[in-house]
Amino acid sequence: MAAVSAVPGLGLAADRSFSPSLAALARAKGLRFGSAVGMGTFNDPRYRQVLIDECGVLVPENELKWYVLRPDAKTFAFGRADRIAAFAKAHDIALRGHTLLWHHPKWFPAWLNAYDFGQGPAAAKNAQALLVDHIDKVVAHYPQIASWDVVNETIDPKDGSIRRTVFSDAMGQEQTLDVAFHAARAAAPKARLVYNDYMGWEAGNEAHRAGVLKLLEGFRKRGTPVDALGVQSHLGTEDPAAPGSLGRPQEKAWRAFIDEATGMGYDLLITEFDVNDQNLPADIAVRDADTAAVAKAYLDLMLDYRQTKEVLAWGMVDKYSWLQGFTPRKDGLAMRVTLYDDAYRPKPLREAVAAALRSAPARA
Ligand code: 9MR
Repeated sequence: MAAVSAVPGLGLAADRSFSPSLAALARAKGLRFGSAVGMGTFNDPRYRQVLIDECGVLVPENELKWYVLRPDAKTFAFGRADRIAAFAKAHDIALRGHTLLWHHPKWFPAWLNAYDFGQGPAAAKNAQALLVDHIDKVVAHYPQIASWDVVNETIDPKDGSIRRTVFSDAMGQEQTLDVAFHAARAAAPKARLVYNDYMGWEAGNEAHRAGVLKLLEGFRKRGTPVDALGVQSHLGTEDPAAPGSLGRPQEKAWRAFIDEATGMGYDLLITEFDVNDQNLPADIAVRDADTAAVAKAYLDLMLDYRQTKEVLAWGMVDKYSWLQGFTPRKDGLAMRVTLYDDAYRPKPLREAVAAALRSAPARA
């Protein structure tokens, strides 16, 4: 069914078929569908319209990260995230929080990596004070956020170990993560608290998956308040001309991984869905069909678990995807990794998501 744009004067194509929206399809199954939005996309009114049309939940792509929010140890720069939060509220769209602690020195602001917490027990105390103060203030600033990526990507995919940072050097690795989750629970007692990471179903992720399971087990043993595993779901695709190349799904091992996580009582969220087409042939129809097929198989598997509560795309329009710069195609063609093309037309990938939501079992 056609729907007419609610943004006056933009002349959006009237043949865009977003009715029923992905948000509505998800809602009918007790799920939520949404997307990331960053400052670049947020300033594009056509992109905002796609968010309004399709999304039941938004997540700031970068605006809640320490390197954006914290120019120094005393200051909080909430301005950019506030704009996204106000937009979500104005359109009655929920907001997720990403992330209170991306526990990887690469994504810490320089001042934090250089921070001197002192020596001995005082160091642990000072580090804890800075981390807890951050979490308290950020969580309190966004009472509308009911789902937080408390810790992001702290497992080293190479060997499954927990990364070291200035915080963990002062407090200990597990202790740092526990402090973050306990602080988040205290600041938002009713929020869903998530450990978010990118271990995927493709070959090559074995050590990463094992490390994440070990981490999740540790949380349970220590009584750390973690409600869900955020499965980022940056999917890969193979070149069908080269079977066995990077990106082949390991469905059995993946199910075993998800079974272990849900067996420990964790809910699941698909937090950053997109489908990388760097290894697919140039032909657009082939690429779109392949990415849609991978997406449908993956989402069917994941949505079959009643524990999966939310599906968020990591952006809605191809040209804005982080993948354009991260894994550019060798032939120089623009990647087609999200649900909408650069003319804001829905692609087969959008239809794959819609079909998966339609066939998902309902959940409470
Ligand atoms: O898409 C994000 C990109 O704009 C940023 O430059 C990058 C570094 O902050 O982070 C990207 O988002 C990442 C997310 O925060 C965590 N999981 C992987 C995402 C893609 O790299």
